[in-house]
Amino acid sequence: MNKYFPEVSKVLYEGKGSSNPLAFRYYDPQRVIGGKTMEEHLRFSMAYWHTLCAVGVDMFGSGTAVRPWENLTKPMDIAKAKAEAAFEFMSKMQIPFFCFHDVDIAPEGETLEETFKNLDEIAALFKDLMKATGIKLLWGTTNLFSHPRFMHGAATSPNADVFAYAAARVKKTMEITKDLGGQNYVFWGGREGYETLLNTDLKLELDNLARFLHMAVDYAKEIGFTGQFLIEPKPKEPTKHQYDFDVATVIGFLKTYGLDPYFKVNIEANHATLAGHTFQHELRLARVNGFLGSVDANQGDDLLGWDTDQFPTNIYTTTLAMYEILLNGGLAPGGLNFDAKVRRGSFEPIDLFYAHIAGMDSFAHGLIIANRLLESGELEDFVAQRYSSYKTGIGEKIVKGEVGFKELAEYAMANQQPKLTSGRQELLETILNKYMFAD
Ligand code: XUL
Ligand code: CO
Repeated sequence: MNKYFPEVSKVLYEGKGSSNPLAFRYYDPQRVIGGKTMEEHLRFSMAYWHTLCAVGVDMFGSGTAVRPWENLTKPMDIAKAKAEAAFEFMSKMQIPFFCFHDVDIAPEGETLEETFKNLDEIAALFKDLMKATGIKLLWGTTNLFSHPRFMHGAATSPNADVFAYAAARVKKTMEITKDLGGQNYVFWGGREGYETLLNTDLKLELDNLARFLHMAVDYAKEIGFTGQFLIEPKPKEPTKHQYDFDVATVIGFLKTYGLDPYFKVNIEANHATLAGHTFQHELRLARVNGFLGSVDANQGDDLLGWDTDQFPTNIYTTTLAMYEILLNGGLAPGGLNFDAKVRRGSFEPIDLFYAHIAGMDSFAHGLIIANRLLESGELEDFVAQRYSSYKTGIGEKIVKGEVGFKELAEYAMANQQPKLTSGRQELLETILNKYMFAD
């Protein structure tokens, strides 16, 4: 497997002192941290659409990327070359998982039958490549947003024929995902939302989205697909308002429609920031409610208000993300999928390696720091102390449900003004910095 990226051999761990740009400085797959190897903690995954399909197109210009298969012309030849290149890339990068949308892996045909035939052919090739390399499928998903037929949505389209068409596509991708041993299946509602309420039956659209997801759950049971279903929240882009706005909205939706036993969330860092939250906020909210399933690892740009899908390099962010993931007991069967693309100016094939090394090292470094922080207990102890009034006396009675407004009013009248303590934010930020820069 040295056909598409001959300039790079296997990327290995060389330690933080290394100045080799094609080596890991922190990601040491077999290093044990807190009882698990880094590989087991991090469960890195390559996003097929960005790494194999994105070519650097933006609103103002055509693609810039140089890719090893660009001289091929027949769509199925290109699809096969991309599949082989993907597995060469992941093997060289030591990436154990990948994720795809149906349209990433095979060209759409004139008819659904032809589209499905193309998918089956590439899925069979994937099966061989997966067997040869040991690389696994983290999740599959269906692209229900790029083609013009989905301009008004898929499960939330006003047109029932589009709803049916979308179901046929999801059914097929779910079958392929099952066949390839996929560990999860993702629903990201790219166009499940609205542009204006003037033309929208919001109630019917939400009911239909729930109907669609219930059908997916039923079909999974029917075919014996046991992977975890995930919803990926995003507040906007491409639609002005998306129904899966953020984690809180998704949890409310799932509970309203009785879907909560079957779904968890796939949290993307840049989607969190688009929703006006930090990545850690979304991870925390999902974690404490039992919905943290998987992560799309990327980052946005502080100065840009859209989904830039950059490779994650901010170690404060990766540390606080790994802090939540460790407290979650890990992500499995989910993982850390690099839903990230190289910048338009990073057009050479080798930039794909530099980008993934940057992301993997940033998360590995974050894992090391987060584990140290947790082992020290400094933050946990502070938080426990801050809420200690709920452990005894009136606080304990509140938590146990032993008092109501009447008893609380009596208590308040019998007591002096509450005595408050400092939140110590700056001290805590200094403690975080102490662990950040300990190595
Ligand atoms: C879009 C996005 C998608 C999903 C899968 O913002 O994140 O690529 O991850 O459809
Ligand atoms: Co994503």
